[in-house]
Amino acid sequence: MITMDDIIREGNPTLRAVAKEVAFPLTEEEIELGHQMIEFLKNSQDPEKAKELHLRGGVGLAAPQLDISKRIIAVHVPSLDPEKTEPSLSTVMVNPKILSHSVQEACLGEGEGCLSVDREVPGYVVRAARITVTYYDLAGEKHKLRLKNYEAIVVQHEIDHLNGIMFYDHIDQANPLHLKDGVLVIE
Ligand code: N9Y
Ligand code: NI
Repeated sequence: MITMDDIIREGNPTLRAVAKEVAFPLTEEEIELGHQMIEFLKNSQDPEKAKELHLRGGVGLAAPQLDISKRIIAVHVPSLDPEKTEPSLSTVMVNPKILSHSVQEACLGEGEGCLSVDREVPGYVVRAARITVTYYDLAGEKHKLRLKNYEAIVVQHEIDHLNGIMFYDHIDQANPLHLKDGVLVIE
């Protein structure tokens, strides 16, 4: 089981490395890793389990955060509608690739954090509002997915980890809370 002790923190060079593409067929170990990553996210969002395991709630996780420099990410985004039990997006993506992105930009009104960053970093993290992403699932099937708003932001944050990019790299150093006109703010 993955816990916070498995997650490396800023300063570890793996977070700044470009992760390696994964070859198919996946190894048993890579498939197990994918399952464990989703399990971690689910546990982290379950109030009881998060408490007993001391997990910080997360919606995404990238293999490099586990000190594994491979292009594997997991996202588990709960539905905003509390009536719905199915998450709005829950998947492991192997070798994800952004095929195209909107000109329209967006950011989270709250800014971003990261499970590998144990401090608050204020500032808007401006990203594409919509992306089209291709990826392989754990069965080796290829998928093409269009994502917008929050889901698009989460997947971009995770793909950044595969390229050694941290969320604060996108924050305007001189003026962290300045927002250009036309940037969609997701609340
Ligand atoms: C985990 C990050 C990924 C998200 C940050 C912004 C977009 C993707 C993460 C630190 C603490 C909060 C937590 C979070 C959350 C949100 C909604 C519902 C439930 C992956 N990471 N967080 N960042 N939690 N939980 O670093 O999930 O947003 O690379
Ligand atoms: Ni992160």
